[in-house]
Amino acid sequence: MAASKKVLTIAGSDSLAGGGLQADLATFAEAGLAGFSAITSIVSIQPSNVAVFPVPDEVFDQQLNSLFQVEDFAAIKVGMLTSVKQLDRVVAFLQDYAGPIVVDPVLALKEGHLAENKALVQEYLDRLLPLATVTTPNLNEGLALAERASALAKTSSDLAKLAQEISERAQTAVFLKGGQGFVDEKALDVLAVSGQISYLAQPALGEDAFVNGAGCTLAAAITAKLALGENLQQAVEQSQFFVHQSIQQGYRLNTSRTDGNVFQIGAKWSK
Ligand code: PXL
Repeated sequence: MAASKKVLTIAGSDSLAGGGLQADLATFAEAGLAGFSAITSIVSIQPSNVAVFPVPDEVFDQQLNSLFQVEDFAAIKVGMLTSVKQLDRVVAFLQDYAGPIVVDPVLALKEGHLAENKALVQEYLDRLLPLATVTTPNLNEGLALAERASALAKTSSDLAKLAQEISERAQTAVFLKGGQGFVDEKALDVLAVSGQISYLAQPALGEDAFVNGAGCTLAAAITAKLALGENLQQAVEQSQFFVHQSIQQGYRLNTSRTDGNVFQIGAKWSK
């Protein structure tokens, strides 16, 4: 068998394993890739709050330094960053990297508010996103990146406008996760690349779908597909399908919860 391609995620750890690097590494493994990781933060999700513990700067630096020993990453994903300092280190690490870079701007956790760090948002826009092949904000993150305070009218054209605005501002392709509840589509994502918009309608999900980790899995899947040589359009289409399959085969954490985690292993990438 040919040597596996190598991919890297720079991300937080989620002890409940829905999102974060746990989802990324599972997705990479499912795609047949060798996954590496640099941990930015340790996240602990409790019933009433989400605590984010950034790793000390020295610990983060040492991980990035150790990764310079690895040659030829086929793609790199960037997930949760907790400070401008971490973002600066990541920008320096990526400076001479020529392969695909996927940035999931984790600014609006269901529970947390990294988007309130305005300096961090500016650094994403000015320094990190211009290095990315594509960025994958959800709707709230999209509003933060567009520096818009007000909620979006949920029509497909408003979603497209928002994606386009971020794409121009940050000089990168944008895959904006619209989610459910659109006036003219049940569930919708859009891809904005150099002024071109593609609409990607999502299959609708039930209310009690197991979606924890869907966002991280989507960005990791795009990273994997770009590593394997797909173009961006194919990578996002296959990844959207893959995430839906991973939700279908998701699992509950315990019997008193109605939500649960996506499960990537064995999920299909296309029909
Ligand atoms: O899904 C966003 C996310 C990203 N990274 C980490 C997380 C989460 C959500 O909980 O824990 C580490």
